[in-house]
Amino acid sequence: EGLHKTCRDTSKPYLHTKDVHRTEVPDEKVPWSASFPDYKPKDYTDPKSKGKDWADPDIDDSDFHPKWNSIDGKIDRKSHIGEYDIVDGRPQNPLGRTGLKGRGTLGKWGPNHAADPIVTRWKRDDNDKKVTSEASGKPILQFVAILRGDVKQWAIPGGMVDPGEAVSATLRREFSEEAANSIKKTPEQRKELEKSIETLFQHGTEVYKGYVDDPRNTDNSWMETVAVNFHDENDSTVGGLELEAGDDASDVHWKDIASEMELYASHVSMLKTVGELHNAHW
Ligand code: RP5
Ligand code: MG
Ligand code: MG
Repeated sequence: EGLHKTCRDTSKPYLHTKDVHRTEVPDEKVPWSASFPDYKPKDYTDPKSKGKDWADPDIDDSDFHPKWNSIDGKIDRKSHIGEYDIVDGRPQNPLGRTGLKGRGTLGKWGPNHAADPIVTRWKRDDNDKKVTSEASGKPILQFVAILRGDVKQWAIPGGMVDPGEAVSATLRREFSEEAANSIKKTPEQRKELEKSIETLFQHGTEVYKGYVDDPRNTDNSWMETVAVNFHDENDSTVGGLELEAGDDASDVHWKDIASEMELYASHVSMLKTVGELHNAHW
């Protein structure tokens, strides 16, 4: 999992703000075990998120009694990477300092669980022949990428696991919403879509489970995900699927997988594993 970087970026203000800046955290000061007496980061919780049904109350709200490191009613407050510490009443980011305290724009204190569907196929030419990279001599894999509306970066069409929702359902739902615009379809079209996505999503391979170096992370709130690869070897299941960006995605396309790709958060490392899995060009 290494050192988080994206969530220490001080080059721009925190998401959706003009004047919330992270404190600079040098690499060697990231671990909580490193002494950093001058560390006094800003405490920021997006005011627009307060009172929303997807958001936790303020940490010091007297009616808020979260069960840390547990399944708390319908909310999963367990981390994929083990027990996290509670310091001064707040969950502490297991990867270390981020330069910002509070809940930021995330919904939950502690881990925020997402699921990332990585849908892949082989790149093919007009004669349906697999296209090989000249550099590596290996076939080129493509995945369904969406352009995130919030930060305008290409990403896996992932999303948050709803309270009580099974990860397998989140994977299908988020792919349908963001890459096939299921929300705007008629009930009949949606049924059709659900059928083909169900076929495609029958056999998945988990490629990652753990922390995500997401730009929204803070010292007290962070993203975690389960990334699952659904591969269409013969272009038989996704071939007929029409991609259409929806919900918080503003564009969608098949993107060639390669090491020089630039993607949101730590998505590149998840795709590297997918490339290795299929012995594809990287
Ligand atoms: C990332 O944010 C996860 O890997 C996932 O792709 C995404 C979930 O958040 P939203 O897309 O719901 O904002 O950390
Ligand atoms: Mg979504
Ligand atoms: Mg999303």
